[in-house]
Amino acid sequence: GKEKWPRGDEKTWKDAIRGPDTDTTSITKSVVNHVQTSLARQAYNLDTSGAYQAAALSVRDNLILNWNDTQLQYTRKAPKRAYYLSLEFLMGRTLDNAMLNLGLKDNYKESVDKLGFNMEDLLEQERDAALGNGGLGRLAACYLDSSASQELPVWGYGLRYRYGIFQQLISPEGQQLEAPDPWLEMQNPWELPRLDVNYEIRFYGQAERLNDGTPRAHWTGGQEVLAVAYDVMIPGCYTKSTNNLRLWESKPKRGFDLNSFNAGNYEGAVGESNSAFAITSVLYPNDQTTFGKELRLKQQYFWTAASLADMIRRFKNLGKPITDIPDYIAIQLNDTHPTLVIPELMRILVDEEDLDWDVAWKITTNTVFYTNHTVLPEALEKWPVPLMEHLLPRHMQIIFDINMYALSHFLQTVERKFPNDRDRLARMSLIEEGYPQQVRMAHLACIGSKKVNGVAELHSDLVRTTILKDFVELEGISKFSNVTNGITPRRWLDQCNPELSALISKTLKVDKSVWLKDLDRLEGLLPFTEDAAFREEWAAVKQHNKERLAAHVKATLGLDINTHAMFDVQIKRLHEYKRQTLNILGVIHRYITLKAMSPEERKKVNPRVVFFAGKAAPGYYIAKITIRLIVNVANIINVDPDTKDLLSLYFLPDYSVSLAEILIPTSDISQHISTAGTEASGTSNMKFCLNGGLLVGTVDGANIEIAESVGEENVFFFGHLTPAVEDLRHEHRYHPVPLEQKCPALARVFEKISSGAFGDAGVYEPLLATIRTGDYYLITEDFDSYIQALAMVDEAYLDRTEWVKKSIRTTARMGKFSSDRCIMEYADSYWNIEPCPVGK
Ligand code: GFP
Ligand code: GFP
Repeated sequence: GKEKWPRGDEKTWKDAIRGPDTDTTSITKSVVNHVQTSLARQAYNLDTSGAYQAAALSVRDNLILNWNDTQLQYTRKAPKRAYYLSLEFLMGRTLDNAMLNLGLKDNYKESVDKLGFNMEDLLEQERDAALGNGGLGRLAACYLDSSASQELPVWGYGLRYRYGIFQQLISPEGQQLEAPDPWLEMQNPWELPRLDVNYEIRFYGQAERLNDGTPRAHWTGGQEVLAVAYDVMIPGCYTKSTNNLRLWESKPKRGFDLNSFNAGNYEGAVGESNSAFAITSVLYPNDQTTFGKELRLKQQYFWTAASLADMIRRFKNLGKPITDIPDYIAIQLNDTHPTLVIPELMRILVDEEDLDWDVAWKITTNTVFYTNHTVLPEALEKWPVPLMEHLLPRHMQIIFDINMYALSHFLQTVERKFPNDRDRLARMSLIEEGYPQQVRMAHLACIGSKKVNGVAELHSDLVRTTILKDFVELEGISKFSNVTNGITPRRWLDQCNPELSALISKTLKVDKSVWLKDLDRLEGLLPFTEDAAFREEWAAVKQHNKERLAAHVKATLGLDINTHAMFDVQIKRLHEYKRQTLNILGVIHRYITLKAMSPEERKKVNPRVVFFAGKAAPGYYIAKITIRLIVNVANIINVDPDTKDLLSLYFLPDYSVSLAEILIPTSDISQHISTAGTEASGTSNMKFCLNGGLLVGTVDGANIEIAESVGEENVFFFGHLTPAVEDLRHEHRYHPVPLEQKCPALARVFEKISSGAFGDAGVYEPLLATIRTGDYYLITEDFDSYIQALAMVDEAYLDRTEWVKKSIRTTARMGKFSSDRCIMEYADSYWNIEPCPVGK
């Protein structure tokens, strides 16, 4: 029979149930209450760090109440849900975002103020949750924000790394040093441990096929570890809807082997448990392909298996037939990292649910969706077959079976469509021949998914015409589409640029709760480009943001920044394809040019401050040399009396979401200058433009669509186009032309470096050599047009009125790039899910 609900006396329950704290008085009470109880401190005796903790716990209470209501609603209504699987979630800080989304920031500010603290100081206490490397992880965070804001039943699944991305230190000589990021050292108020939600995950062991006429096998033995859930609440903007990000932590199944210990073997007693803890101890740095491969594969399986077990348990609570899975679950693969979901789902359906192979395959391929984030060959995941066989013997069998099944299916279709085309089969196989053989994860993700997409129009075209071309020809174009990336305007405008947000609301006469969720409304700013008073206010906001950054840099690094200069910003992971090198070589070129000018000529030059920030993967030698060059050029030019007022340069260490939030609103221009065809989308380009910074870029990734939206006259494009890139590389390989001939301006820059002007020239030689010979990223091909583009920037900046108009128009036309638009595209055209608002 059904249990009576609630237990006991209903009125007693009702009277005791609390609501959210929304007015200043109850907020203050709740903050002080947390000081006294949760923090176990005397009421008056509080420092800033304690005040942050107490305020955070109070905000968290509000989130939890909304979260409870949302999850209950999902359980009751049982809508189809989408699960976003990402090995990275680059969340940044939570407190400010949570208060803003709850619409309670002013009240909390007032309350904290009365208690004698400054909200800005409290916000600075929080450590970034940096469980990601770059764009892919930050995109996942923006998509969670948009899903909750659109009231969609979407959960994220990831790993709770004990150490996020490393902290970057820069030595005075420009060397990048890496330190661990112990982000959990202080209490983390934003996660809820759910020790009761846990699953046993198996590794190694033996897989034996039953050979009883079914495809079933038994997988036994090996090591079992425990996956334990930690939940992170994801508040929607001005809605009760509060979604969940579930992060898994690894733990030994049995904490401690008491028998070994009693037998005098302490090492043995803890050895097993250490290896279990190791699985979720560190986030892998990007591009680190050779180190710790087995551990990385373990992470991938641990996470996909726990997440899938959780989804299936939830699905089974509905009491529906197992074949209904695709009607209730959509799984989005954020790149190939979670591809093991495909063989794992097959394993569950075939081995545990006893389904026919074809039925299982149909369920799987109607449930899974795959987003590709790069076409760079070195970033396409492959796993050695022997490693996979050792760690996941049953999954390796299943992958071979999928290949067989797929291949026999392919064979027939290929024979029909492309008679005698054996090469095609070898190209398409899930297994790449060689010593050892390797599993091609992108192929597995592709054939196991219902739909495949890239992240900007150009990139999706490249996916269709290069890496997955054969699959398009076989399966048809309709499976392969595009969702251009987006960003959340909550964090990337309202939170990071409160003055601009207020100016927009005032000008549009629309509350931000409206336009932040309907970003096309920004178009209403267009008529105001002709309003001189508005333009002045617009420019003043930028100026204040520059001063805010300057104060931050002064406080943290002790440096003085000229806030009356043009601010020119490039912030992103260090990578050759992103071409920070092109930028620093351009700075040196500018320096040489300024030095050669007469004092009279110099008076006509507009001052410029160049900012860089970004981390290089610890093993990425060439990228680290680029950092060294930047820092040493800065050391020289920032003190050169001839030029220092006209050109200065800063490498801001330890790039993070929080640093981006303070840098982005300051930019007059930002640089997105990848070799054409290499940057899949880029998302910081969108953040800068939304904040009224103009874009200097190549015709690549989302730059193209941004220009289509804001108008090409408001963008500074340069460089070769994607179709030219392969031919140019071929020329470099087979008909190299000496640098002096190819690009005299760049040759002068090289001479300057080689003369020792920026310290020991030998240090930079390996970097310069990559450009002199081979030049895979085509620096020499694009340098001249890059310098021209920067000259056009200088010229355009002379007419400040027109410049501000460009800035306003850019912001006004960025509506398309709200991640709300992206998430609705995924919901409608991919996942087939609908909003499930609370209380309706
Ligand atoms: C979720 C939440 C639980 C909540 C239930 C029912 O559980 O805290 O009690 O929904 O509202 F996590 P599962 O969907 O994971 O079962
Ligand atoms: C990758 C791509 C970017 C793209 C993001 C999000 O970024 O062009 O914008 O994914 O789709 F390279 P990283 O994670 O490699 O920084």
